[in-house]
Amino acid sequence: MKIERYQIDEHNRSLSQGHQRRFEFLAQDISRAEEIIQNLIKFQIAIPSWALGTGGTRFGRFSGGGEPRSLEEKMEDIGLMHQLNQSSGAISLHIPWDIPENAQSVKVLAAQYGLRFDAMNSNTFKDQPGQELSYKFGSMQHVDRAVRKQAVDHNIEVIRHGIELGSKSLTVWLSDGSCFPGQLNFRKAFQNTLESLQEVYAALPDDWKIFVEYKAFEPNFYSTTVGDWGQSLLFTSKLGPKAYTLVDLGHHLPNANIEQIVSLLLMEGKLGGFHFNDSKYGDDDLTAGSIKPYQLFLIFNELVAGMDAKGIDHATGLGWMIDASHNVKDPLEDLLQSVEAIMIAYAQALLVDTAALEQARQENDVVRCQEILQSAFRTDVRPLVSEARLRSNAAINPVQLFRELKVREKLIGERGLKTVATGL
Ligand SMILES: [Mn+2]
Repeated sequence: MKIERYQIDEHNRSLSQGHQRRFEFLAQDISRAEEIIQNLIKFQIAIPSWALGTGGTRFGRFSGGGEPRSLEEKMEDIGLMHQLNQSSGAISLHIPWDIPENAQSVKVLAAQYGLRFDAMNSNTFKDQPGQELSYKFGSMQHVDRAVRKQAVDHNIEVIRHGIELGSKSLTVWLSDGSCFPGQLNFRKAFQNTLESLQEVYAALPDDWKIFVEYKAFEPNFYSTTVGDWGQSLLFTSKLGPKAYTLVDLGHHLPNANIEQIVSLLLMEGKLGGFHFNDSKYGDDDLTAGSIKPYQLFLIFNELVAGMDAKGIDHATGLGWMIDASHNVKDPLEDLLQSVEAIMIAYAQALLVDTAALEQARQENDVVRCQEILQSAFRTDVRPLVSEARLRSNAAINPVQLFRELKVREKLIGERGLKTVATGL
């Protein structure tokens, strides 16, 4: 399906009076409103190809209908999203779920939707049909050199697909680890993983980055070989300047201070990418900002401060991606909500009076520090985010327009009710 420009204009006209009133009221109190809007317009968040179908759990999956059946249809979905918010102009592919049969035509299609290819994702956490050796006991950490080589070769193949599409980075998330004490020699597992990553690193083009993503637990429940930011940083430091740590919000132990992790990784020049989601308990993969919006703001506050300290461009310096997948919402509505939550947290972080905060810190004025942060967090910045969309020819309210246009119903009409997206 296609959304026509006049449909977006009509929607914006119907909401424009209320929007203008709220925007002008807010802008009166914000001296840097124009600068923040320009930042918001530039900021783009990549959508992972696996988030476009209904996620599942090990207990079941409840398909919502009209799911994309191919890479082309996944790009169509992200193209629709991008038309609605003009903030999701990138797609992150997963191999082997999204192997492009004809890279050239896929590139042409992406350009039509205004999408670029963000990080490529490899998969050695499950066995694929016809795969020679099993990853049951790990991939890059495996005791058998042949299994490690298979995992390395797969990652190099993913890089090859990425080069064809114009991607510039590879994200490696390993489920490697152990489920029981004694199962694994931790030092050998680390060394094997390092050697395997070094072989992948050697195949990276000069202008590429490799992101090493960590995760505390699951599917392994006793140890994970890249289990936390320290272990990831150890790998990426040993690998070299093209290697960076990737932070996924759901991959920490409960109550970890993620904003502090982000701050130090940025200081060391080793934060490469970010996966947004939210959780109450573990790696719940819920909509960004749906459970802990204050934490999301505090993280963005450190991201903005850390990027500014190093002169890193907010929009292009790091890889921004949503990584969520769950059971109960329409995936496209959910992604629109996630992007909105990310833009809100980013806008709030841009509102922080950093000079005053630094002054208060110097004076050990703890109360003032809290006042400054919470004053930004408690500002309703939604009119700023809507204004940025309006100026980009996107919808003032993307979720509302998605429903008004009956996007899902039309996708079901085109694709059928019983479609299942490739992926999770
Ligand atoms: Mn992730």
